[in-house]
Amino acid sequence: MALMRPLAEADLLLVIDVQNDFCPGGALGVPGGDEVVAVINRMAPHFHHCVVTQDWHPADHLSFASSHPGRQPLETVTLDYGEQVLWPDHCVQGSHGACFHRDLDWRGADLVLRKGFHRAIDSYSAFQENDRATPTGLAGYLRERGSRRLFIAGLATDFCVAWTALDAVAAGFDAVLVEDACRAIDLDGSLAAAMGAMTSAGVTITRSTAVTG
Ligand code: VGL
Ligand code: ZN
Repeated sequence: MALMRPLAEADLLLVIDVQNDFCPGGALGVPGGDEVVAVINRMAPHFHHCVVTQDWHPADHLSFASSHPGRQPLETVTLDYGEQVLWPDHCVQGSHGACFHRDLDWRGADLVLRKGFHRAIDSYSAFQENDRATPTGLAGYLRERGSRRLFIAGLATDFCVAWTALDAVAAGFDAVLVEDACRAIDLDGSLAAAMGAMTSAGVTITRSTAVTG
């Protein structure tokens, strides 16, 4: 695989939702989710810039099955903007589950971007909420600061990572998915669908050794 070094000022590492609730033992534990930590920590020093995101829900968030009496996690409901998967309560603002994995080295991050804090709108993507209309401000931040190529890692490949990568391309950035620095939930073929959508959209798929050598 072609080495993607040397990384330039315009290259940025975008780390999605490496939080306790998405790691094994967490409320929405992704299989092997904690394994991305070491890979991300190895890549981070190669970048001039890094942004980390944090899923950050109020306790009564409408993406929680508990907010819909009689409904179970992984069922879908119709919210104002359309279909929404229901999840177990996770990443509640200020909770231990919402904290980054304790070994994730995010000290060098330029920005911690929180998302999903509007009660009635989920936000998988770091760019845009699930109503596909409410921006998080990340595109403007990255443009103003001269970022052009985003290396994307974290959890989960088939939800927040994929939606972020697709929106990155739509916003005019080059998106590079670092496959071994991500893990998937894989709900009803969602991983294959997400990989197909990212490839079709022009997201480059690579491995962390393309960065670290
Ligand atoms: C995520 C489901 C619900 C993710 C966040 O980070 O992929 N998935 N909230
Ligand atoms: Zn969430």
